[in-house]
Amino acid sequence: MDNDSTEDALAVIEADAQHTRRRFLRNGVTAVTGVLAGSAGLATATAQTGATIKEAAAATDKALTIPPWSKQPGALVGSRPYGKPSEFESGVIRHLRKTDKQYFSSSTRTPLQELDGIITPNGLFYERHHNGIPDINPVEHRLVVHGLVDNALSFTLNDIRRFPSQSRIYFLECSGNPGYAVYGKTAAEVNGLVSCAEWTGVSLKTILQEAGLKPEAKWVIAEGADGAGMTRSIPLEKCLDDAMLVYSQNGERLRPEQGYPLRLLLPGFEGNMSIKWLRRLQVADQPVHSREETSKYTDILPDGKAREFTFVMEAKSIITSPSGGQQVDGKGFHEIRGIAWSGKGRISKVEISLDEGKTWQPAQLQTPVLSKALTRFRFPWEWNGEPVVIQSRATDETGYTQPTLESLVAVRGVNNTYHNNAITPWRIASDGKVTHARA
Ligand SMILES: Nc1nc2c(c(=O)[nH]1)N[C@H]1C(S)=C(S)[C@@H](COP(=O)(O)O)O[C@H]1N2
Ligand SMILES: [Mo]
Repeated sequence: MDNDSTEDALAVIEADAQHTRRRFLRNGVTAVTGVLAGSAGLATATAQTGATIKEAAAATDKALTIPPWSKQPGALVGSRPYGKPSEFESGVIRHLRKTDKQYFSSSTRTPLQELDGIITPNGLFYERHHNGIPDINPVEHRLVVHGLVDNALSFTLNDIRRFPSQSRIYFLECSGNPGYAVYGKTAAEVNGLVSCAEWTGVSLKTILQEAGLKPEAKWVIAEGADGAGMTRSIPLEKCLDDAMLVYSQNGERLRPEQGYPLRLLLPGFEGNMSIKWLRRLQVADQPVHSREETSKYTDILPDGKAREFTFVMEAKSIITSPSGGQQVDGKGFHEIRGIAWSGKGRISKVEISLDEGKTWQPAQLQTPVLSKALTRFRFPWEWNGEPVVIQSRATDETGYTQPTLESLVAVRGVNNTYHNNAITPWRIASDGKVTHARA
């Protein structure tokens, strides 16, 4: 480190120490952090009282005792050929609703409240399957492109991988998010049918051009190879825009749960249309009105009519910390954290309300803010220990702002469970317990 950067580093440590000391004087729990921040922290500790310095010294002595794991070799190198999280993180798992009558058509939810950043680890990516998870041998798998094309084609996985590739970060969200869990206990229950990954594959446009589109082509019908034979109609415009045929997720091959060996990914569109275990793309001049676009995934309007084809997932956000089921440890500084996303593009603003939605203050957005990806937001907050309702609302680059549940219901009535992007308010009680404000 050269001198300049040393000074910079010390300035940062000093700033941290100042901050930590302020907290320490108030609630007496972070002495060790302050001391470990470096000598700068100790040198300026004179503002502390004798008693707190003694406590800090005792805590430091204890924390510096050599633990057993520092006195022996660790697990053998190579003993974990495929790495997994620490055993102490074994509680961080997908949330499975325990009341379903069967688990062939069901879902698991991402534990949003346990995660940081914007990328969902593959093992925690939400799942929605309509007839279980097929185990497909990639050598036997084929993708057929036929219908209104010049040449019907059948591709092996190797064929697909030979095309020019691309990697993009996008969220995926089920339009049934939150569905039954509007008043769920945790962030996972309320909004865990959303995840975000870096997807690698081929632009769908490239594959369609390889087959050659006939002038009458207007829709592409995608079909999965699972026992559900999941089928959806996709407007050709989307297929020629940012749609992808994906074979890898976060650097490794897709997991079976996410559609191994090949899935469709339609950025910003309802998750149902991103057909997994993709076996067929039939180019057509009209949609097929499949089960998934007639009896399911339609929006029941107040007059009882069903609206077909609500493709784009609108702007949404949720505070993940502090969130339902968590405990706020005492008054003082807490960083409110969460995620926001929009199927229409970039998030332009996230606001936080601490007064039942009367006033709103801007949160900081973690850059880079990516289009149709999760965006992490943060809001520094001092809790005075009194009961409070905290909530976030997102605005996207089109100017659209996430609505309250009341304003959604006023427009759509109460028959509809899909495409609910309402604000989630969390109540913090005076004992620090966090619950859904409406539950
Ligand atoms: N073949 C097939 N594709 C499918 C499904 C399915 O059951 N079978 N479920 C759909 C639904 S409803 C959603 S929300 C997403 C879920 O993708 P994920 O399980 O990778 O999160 O996949 C979609 N694609
Ligand atoms: Mo879904």
